[in-house]
Amino acid sequence: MSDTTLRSPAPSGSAVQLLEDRPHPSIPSPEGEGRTDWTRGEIAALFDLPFLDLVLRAQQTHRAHHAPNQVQLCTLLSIKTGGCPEDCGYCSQSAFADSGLKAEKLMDVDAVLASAAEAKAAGSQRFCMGAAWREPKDRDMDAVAAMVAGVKAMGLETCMTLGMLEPHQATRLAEAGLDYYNHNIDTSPEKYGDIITTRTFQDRLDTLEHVRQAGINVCCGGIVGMGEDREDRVGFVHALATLPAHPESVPINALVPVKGTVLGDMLADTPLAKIDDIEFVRTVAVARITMPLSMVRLSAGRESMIESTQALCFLAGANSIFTGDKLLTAGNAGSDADAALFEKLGVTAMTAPEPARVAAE
Ligand code: SAM
Ligand code: DTB
Ligand code: SF4
Repeated sequence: MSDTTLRSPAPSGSAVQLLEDRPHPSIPSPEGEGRTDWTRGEIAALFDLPFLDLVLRAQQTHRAHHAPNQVQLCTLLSIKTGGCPEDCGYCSQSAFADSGLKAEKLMDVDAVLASAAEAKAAGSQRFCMGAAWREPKDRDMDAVAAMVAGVKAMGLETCMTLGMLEPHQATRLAEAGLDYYNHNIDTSPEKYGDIITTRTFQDRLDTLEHVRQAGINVCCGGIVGMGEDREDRVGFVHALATLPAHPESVPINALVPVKGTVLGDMLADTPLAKIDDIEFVRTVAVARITMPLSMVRLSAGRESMIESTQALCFLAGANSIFTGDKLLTAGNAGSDADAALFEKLGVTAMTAPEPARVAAE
């Protein structure tokens, strides 16, 4: 990775102080600190704004709370790949998919820690470990707790996504030092049953509640481009923005259409095969406006996104990405491409504290 990505923000007092890379609370955020009583009508009205007005408003909200030219770098690792009993229509790891993926056992703790050390050396701030499970078995908890503790001891933020959690499992992860748990609602409550039938939207909400109760930060978002319509995207953002508390991280994935998955095969060679770039940016902007303090992560799908679309996503308030050339099983943009993009944009790897951290201190 080029060292320009790690360049420090402009020194205060310099001629470019106006552009200094820190949040500007003096800029009034049109949305304040974040409401959880958004109506669907209000969210639909945001989606309907002229694009330039929408992006400006998202950028104003963004600058009030976040360093405007910094983007957080996160690295993903699949610690248990494939053979998942759930039937998520987008996922290469579902046992129902014919994606050619070989099911593997849970990785050894040492191998996970070696991978985390590489991620740290490459400049990553957060290490996210994902398992293709419906839920972890209690007998796996010692190993995943050791992974959390080991990664945390390296000075990385820790995130896990292991499927549904019982309260005692969430507590165990919290005690091991887990910073974030990723568990996506994926789409609107109405669309959910078309995508996944082996668990319900309410199951997802229950796990999110267990994670909150354990004192772990919540990472929750979903996927755009699964053949849903605008009303579903409205319902998706509405469901997130009206949770009892906003998720501290909101990943917005663009569907990676994998051959052999229900959605990959169904959408292939149709006009719905790829989400319209402008509609994707609109979704990012509406997430930023409705959840002002959250980290909004431009997640899966960047590999097939041109630079200018990614730049528009940053302008619309996305401030976190996955680095490296692999997500869990799918390809990712890669560190060289990211370093080149950051250099062109004058964007640097995040050093500013996240709002969730500021609130906790
Ligand atoms: N099994 C766990 C679970 O589902 O909660 C964790 C792993 S799962 C792969 C994490 C998230 O990745 C999913 O909720 C989904 O939003 C996203 N994802 C999976 N496959 C994807 C794809 N092909 N394109 C975009 N996002 C995807
Ligand atoms: C999330 O919302 N996106 C990441 C993370 N949470 C775990 C996963 C994306 C997976 C993309 C498909 C794959 O690599 O298999
Ligand atoms: Fe399993 Fe998670 Fe993939 Fe669904 S998204 S099939 S739960 S690994």
